[in-house]
Amino acid sequence: MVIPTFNEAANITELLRRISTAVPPCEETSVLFVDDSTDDTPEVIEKEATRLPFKVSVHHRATPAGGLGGAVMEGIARSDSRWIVVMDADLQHPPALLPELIATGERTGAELVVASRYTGGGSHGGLGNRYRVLVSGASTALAKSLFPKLLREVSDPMSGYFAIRRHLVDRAGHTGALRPLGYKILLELIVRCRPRATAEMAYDFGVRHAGESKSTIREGLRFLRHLLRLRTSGTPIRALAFGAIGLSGFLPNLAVLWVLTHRTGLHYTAAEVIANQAGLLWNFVFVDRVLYRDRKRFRTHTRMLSFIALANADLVVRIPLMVLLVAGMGLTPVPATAIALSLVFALRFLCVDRFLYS
Ligand SMILES: Nc1nc2c(ncn2[C@@H]2O[C@H](COP(=O)(O)OP(=O)(O)OP(=O)(O)O)[C@@H](O)[C@H]2O)c(=O)[nH]1
Ligand SMILES: [Mg+2]
Repeated sequence: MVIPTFNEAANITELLRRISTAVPPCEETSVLFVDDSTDDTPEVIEKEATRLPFKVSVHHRATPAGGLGGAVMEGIARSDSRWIVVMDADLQHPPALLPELIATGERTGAELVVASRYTGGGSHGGLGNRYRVLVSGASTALAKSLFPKLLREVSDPMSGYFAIRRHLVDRAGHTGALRPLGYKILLELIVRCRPRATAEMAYDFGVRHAGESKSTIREGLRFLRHLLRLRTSGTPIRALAFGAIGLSGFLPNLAVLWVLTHRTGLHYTAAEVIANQAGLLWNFVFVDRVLYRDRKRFRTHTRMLSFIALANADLVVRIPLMVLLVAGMGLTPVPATAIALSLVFALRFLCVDRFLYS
């Protein structure tokens, strides 16, 4: 079991008591707490550990890299058992379900078993107020609509309670390849590891036993970023998004062109050179801040200047390429332009995608 903890001292004793009632005492069972607490949670765990018939250890992290998601990943990387169960420490996830989670996986051959609030018999009462219910429902629907195939069999992709086979995690290459942002570790695991078979078990998401919730609006925003990152992790989708951002750059380009030609009387060719830069800056902001937000490799001004240089080089390369296609290969101007545009776009995308961002 991998249990992330952040100031959960008041829950540990009861949690471990319920785990020990649920699981048969055996050598194969072990509980690893990955702790980022500023209270005495690790001390409480160590004290309780001596009383239990299975191994309980705590890994306290001096620097809480990656928050909850980072903690779970570190726990998974440190464990070597065939099944890994991830659960919260606040008893919203009933430990009584533990044996059945793994038994279900063994029985069905599933690589992942998700404890679900949203499948027949499950409930999400512990979410508390209407607002949390709405946010949880909306984020589940959003995730499912972005990954309809992968999440077809998963009714609760936001669940923090699941059992996963070790070999499935290994399929992602190494655990360092898994970089969940914020709370939604399961989503990261499903998208990156692609389980061949998944099972679900209904459960009642209870109320927090003690202590305070750490989920915040900031976590919600991180979740949206995480979704975006997962969705754009395939090159074709990134190319599509890159193209869409490029198209949206027409707006500032045309707006600036209009202002310069109508208000300053600048010649339209000079105005377009300037307006083009406005479009490029617009593109840069979206590419840099949204699409490649987590893939930055160079400093801001290096990225910006390289991006703009690449985009301007685009024009310089495209015209001779068109001439070559028309005069050299006998194409008419329209297909020649289409080919030149596509080639130069692909080249620019690859330069940005492979060199400017990692
Ligand atoms: N190691 C680690 N654990 C964390 C961190 N943030 C939260 N946790 C743990 O992750 C689990 C889930 O956090 P909760 O605050 O219960 O989040 P939640 O269940 O979405 O919110 P509530 O429904 O209000 O309880 C708990 O066991 C927390 O102690 C963190 O930054 N590091
Ligand atoms: Mg909780």
